[in-house]
Amino acid sequence: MTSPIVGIIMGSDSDLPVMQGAADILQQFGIEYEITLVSAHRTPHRLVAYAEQARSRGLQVIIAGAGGAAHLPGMVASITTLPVIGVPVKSSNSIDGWDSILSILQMPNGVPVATVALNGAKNAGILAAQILSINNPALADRLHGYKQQIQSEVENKIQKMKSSGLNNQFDVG
Ligand code: RP5
Repeated sequence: MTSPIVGIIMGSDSDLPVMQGAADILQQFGIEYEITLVSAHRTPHRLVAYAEQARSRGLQVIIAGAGGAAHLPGMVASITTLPVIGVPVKSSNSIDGWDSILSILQMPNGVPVATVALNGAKNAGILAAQILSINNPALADRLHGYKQQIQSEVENKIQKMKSSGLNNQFDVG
């Protein structure tokens, strides 16, 4: 097993069903990752240690998910110089997800967190892969294949709609 280059962290095991989406897509792209709990509020010393050691441990991107008063991604980004992708989680303590979104999205100048959609862990994994593909042509090829795959899926749906008799007058040509 090679060392992980993506770190997936989250504030609670209750975030895992959402954050598993990042792990699954990284696995699909053949990217080594690690996954663990780091709570900004309940394990602040673990947070500092994780963020301080991330680069020297070989990580290149961190994906951090949390819900409610979601300080984890921003606090990690305040310590490490690695890119941090934040996943707002619609957790049980969240007010409809907006608190999670705004806590992660509205970072002050100087400390960016690349924020994906509410529960958007899959996109966080894809974005991590895209960052890593800058220096990895084989991974860039796999990402290109993925884009072709999702395009074909839509084209197949268009064909199905046409064959069910819906009036589609548009074709790319
Ligand atoms: C946050 O509080 C976690 O990231 C989670 O989204 C939320 C609820 O945590 P639990 O009460 O389920 O442990 O810190």
